Amino acid sequence: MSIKKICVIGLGYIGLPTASTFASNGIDVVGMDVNQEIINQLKQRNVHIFEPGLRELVEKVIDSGKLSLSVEVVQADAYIIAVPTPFLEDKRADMRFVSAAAESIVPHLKQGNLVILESTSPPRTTVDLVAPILEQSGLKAGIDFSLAYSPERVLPGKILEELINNSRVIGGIDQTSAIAGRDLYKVFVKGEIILTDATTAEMVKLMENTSRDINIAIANEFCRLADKFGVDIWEAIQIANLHPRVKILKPGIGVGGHCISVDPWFLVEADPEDSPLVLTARRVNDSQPEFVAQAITRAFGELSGRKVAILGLAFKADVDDLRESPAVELAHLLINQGARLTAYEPYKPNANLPGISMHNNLDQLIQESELIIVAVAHRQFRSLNPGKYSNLENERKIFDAVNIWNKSDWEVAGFKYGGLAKK
Ligand code: SAJ
Repeated sequence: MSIKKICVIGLGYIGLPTASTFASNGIDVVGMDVNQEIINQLKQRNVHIFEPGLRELVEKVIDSGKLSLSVEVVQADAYIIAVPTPFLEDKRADMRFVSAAAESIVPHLKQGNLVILESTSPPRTTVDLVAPILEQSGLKAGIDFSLAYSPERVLPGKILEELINNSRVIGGIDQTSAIAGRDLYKVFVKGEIILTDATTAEMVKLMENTSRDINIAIANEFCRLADKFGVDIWEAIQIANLHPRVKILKPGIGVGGHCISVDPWFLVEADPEDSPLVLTARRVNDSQPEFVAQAITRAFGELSGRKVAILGLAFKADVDDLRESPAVELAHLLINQGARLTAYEPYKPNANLPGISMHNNLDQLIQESELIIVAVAHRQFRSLNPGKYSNLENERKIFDAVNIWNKSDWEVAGFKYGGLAKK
């Protein structure tokens, strides 16, 4: 089957780069999003997501006419569902966007079409949720149309590059569906394309992110132990990692973003009895902002009434995404302790977060604050020169929660230094 036209449903962090990449490879793509504002903005070439190279790519494919935009699903040869799968209050996956996306395809579905689910989903979603919805069209999955699950595996900050070069797993509800999926993605994927069944592909995606979550959790747990025993965790990890089979990840202020802090819950939800380790890792990582908040007060005393600046609110370095961000959580914990906190986030300078006041001038904020906490390793913070602030009169303090600053440089500039599990 030759695919000339694709409809990508959901123009977020994954849908928009995917739609644009297909379009730049000669396919006619309709990017669909239910959010009229996103569509309006994109039509004016305003890209709502910061991702290196994305704005230029989107502009190019809109200008060339290969990417068009719509608030409604349109008839196409293939449909890609790339909508969010957040979790509910009780951490169960919220599948309403996936269901709604599948329902919106039903009136357009034709014999010979291909439908791909990309959204991270609990095991069996493609077979048990998406297929029955699509079959309301009267067509049979695997007989009249192809259906596959193909998770994105791209790293925010490197999405466009990884989309093309990473290996890609495609899980068909049958062999023909997997092959149809491969024929579609091979348009731009240079990495290996591995075919399997849909439920295996769903598990693979969840296993990847869960194993990273668990590995970060052990780094965070080591950090707490090191702090207790007066060990510099950064030095200890560096030495341990010289062992040829040890690769401890970085401790930090916790795990955020829309993937790693969410996906493991889909396994816990699917089978709580058999996932105690997954659950514990989630709890360790979720409580890391609290540990960091305590480490800050241990270093510098109670924060009530004091002027505190937090540098970085994004969920990780050099992205603009604040979803599930441990830095936001840390800010709230410090505010709850009575700190007069102001935040600076270079990638979202005017972020609108309840209770958090923003500053858009870093130098000024540093000069006005008694305690400066660096919570995210953004490039702008890594290259900060403490000498610039050496003429400040009152005693100033910094707390480096992500180990990006040199202790002695700040001390020479007259700052009292504190760092996460740092000697
Ligand atoms: N983090 C640490 N220590 C580390 C590494 C990360 O504390 O050593 C924190 C980060 O600061 C961040 C969180 O973990 O808060 C997650 O960051 P990340 O860079 O590990 O991952 P994401 O969420 O940006 O992207 C992940 C990737 N998955 C894996 O590496 C297994 C990516 O390939 C997936 O495509 C993406 O999730 C996704 O969309 O599922």
